[in-house]
Amino acid sequence: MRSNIFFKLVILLCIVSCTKPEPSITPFILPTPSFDGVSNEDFVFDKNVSLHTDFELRSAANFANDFFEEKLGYKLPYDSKPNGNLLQFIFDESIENEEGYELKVDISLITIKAKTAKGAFYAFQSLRQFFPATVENKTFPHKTILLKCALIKDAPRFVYRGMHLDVSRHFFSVEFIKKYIDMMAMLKMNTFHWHLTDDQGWRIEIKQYPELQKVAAYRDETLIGHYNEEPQQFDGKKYGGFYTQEEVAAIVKYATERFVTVIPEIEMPGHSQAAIAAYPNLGCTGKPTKVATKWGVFEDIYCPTAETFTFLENVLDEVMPLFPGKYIHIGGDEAPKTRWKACEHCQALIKKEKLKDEYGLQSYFIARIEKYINSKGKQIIGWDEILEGGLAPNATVMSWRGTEGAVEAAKAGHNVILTPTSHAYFDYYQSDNDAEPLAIGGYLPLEKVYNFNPIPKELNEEEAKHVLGAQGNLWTEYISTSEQAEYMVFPRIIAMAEVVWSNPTKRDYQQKDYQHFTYRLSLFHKRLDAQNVNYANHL
Ligand code: TNX
Repeated sequence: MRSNIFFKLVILLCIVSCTKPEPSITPFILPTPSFDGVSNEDFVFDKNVSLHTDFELRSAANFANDFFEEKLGYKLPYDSKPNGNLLQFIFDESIENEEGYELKVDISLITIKAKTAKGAFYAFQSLRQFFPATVENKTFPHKTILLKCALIKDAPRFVYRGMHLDVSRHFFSVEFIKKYIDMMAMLKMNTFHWHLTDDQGWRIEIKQYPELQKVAAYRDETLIGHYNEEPQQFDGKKYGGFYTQEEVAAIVKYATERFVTVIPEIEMPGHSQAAIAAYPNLGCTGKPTKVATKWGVFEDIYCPTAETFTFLENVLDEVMPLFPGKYIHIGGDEAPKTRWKACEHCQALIKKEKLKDEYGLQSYFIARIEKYINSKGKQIIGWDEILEGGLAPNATVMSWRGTEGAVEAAKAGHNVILTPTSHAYFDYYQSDNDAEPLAIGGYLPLEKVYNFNPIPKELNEEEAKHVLGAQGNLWTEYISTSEQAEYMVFPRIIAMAEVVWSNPTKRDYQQKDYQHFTYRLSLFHKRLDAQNVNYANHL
């Protein structure tokens, strides 16, 4: 009898010690919150915690619960045990910022307060970083997890926090796009700029124009040589692909569930050789051309004819309903005027519309498209070249060639987004190590991204209000796989997330400097590992 009790005791002890939770981790949240303080106590998180949400925040609560189910293997029961531990999402209109939140972890109660589901979603993204990294790939051995008690008050610095991806130069799978969006959402970025068309490939299905799928979506070669050079090697294999409208809709839905707005970019009037290869009449010469098999800037651009405008309007009619966000990016960059100079129709149009020159004509082109897009209740964004020859009345300018474009546009009362090559081009080399994979050139180390200030010093306080935010760009001329895309994006995206989310005064004061960022990044590596992200390790 005695030995029986002893035996049971041993088993009990073993069970207790085997399931004993690991100590809670001190969360160093990335991007840095506006205020955070932790205490030494813990909240015991297990499947007995009950979940409550106010109606307004239910999508964020459901997202959290799906996360628990996926990563921990259980869902929390809604409003089950009033006296047990509780995770509650409380709608609170007194939170100032639309995307802001408060997160309080107490011994038996976690409270998330926000005035939008988006704010509550960001609170959950912070809470997620209270969990051990291994939860992310479901290898954490314990079902019970200790979370540090803490208080966080947080709100973003900018309303526009973006990442761009060029899927024309190289094509990326739907699965990868979803992963990209997941990573953005984890870092509280809220806008995905999807560069869907360019000289080397047209990547969105347009049902009225089947040749876009047949011709414009594929180029003759997989391998392409250096900028503006013919390929060194030919493999003679067609390269390309496109997203069906169904796939686009699925991606947009996926992004929306993560509070990420998707902005499609349909390039015009330049970077349009793929479309012209499919429909030669869209160009000024009418001569057949090919989807580009080298990188660079090409002279065949859309000709401003009635036929072209009809084409673009029809394309936009199919594109706009797929994207619920208010912006359509119309490109506008790098459009050589060679063909327009030599085209009778263009010269006649310049005269008829009393335009100054071909730049005036570009401005006319963009303004005409803007009017169409505005008539459908949407706004345009264009690269800073849309300033040349006069800015379309309601356009938002994305400044890439420096910050001058942003300064000029903001002073003229236009909204701007900063993506200068100097601080936001993640296709540039990130270290001077010889082992870096071939990149387009340029040099943009992590520290430089981290120290970026999106508000140009030439702007006064009033003008600076036009700065919506900033964005990291990933052009993919030299990036042909998703692994390499991740390598170029990580960890620079994390520095950019800090730039656009975190309050710089607090960041400088509390974290002191870049060194503290790299410390927090070193802890974050585990989270990236667990999510199978191929990051560059600079530490
Ligand atoms: C310039 S940025 C471009 C892209 C290239 C990129 C390479 C911009 C609006 N145009 O077409 O891919 O440089 O860094």
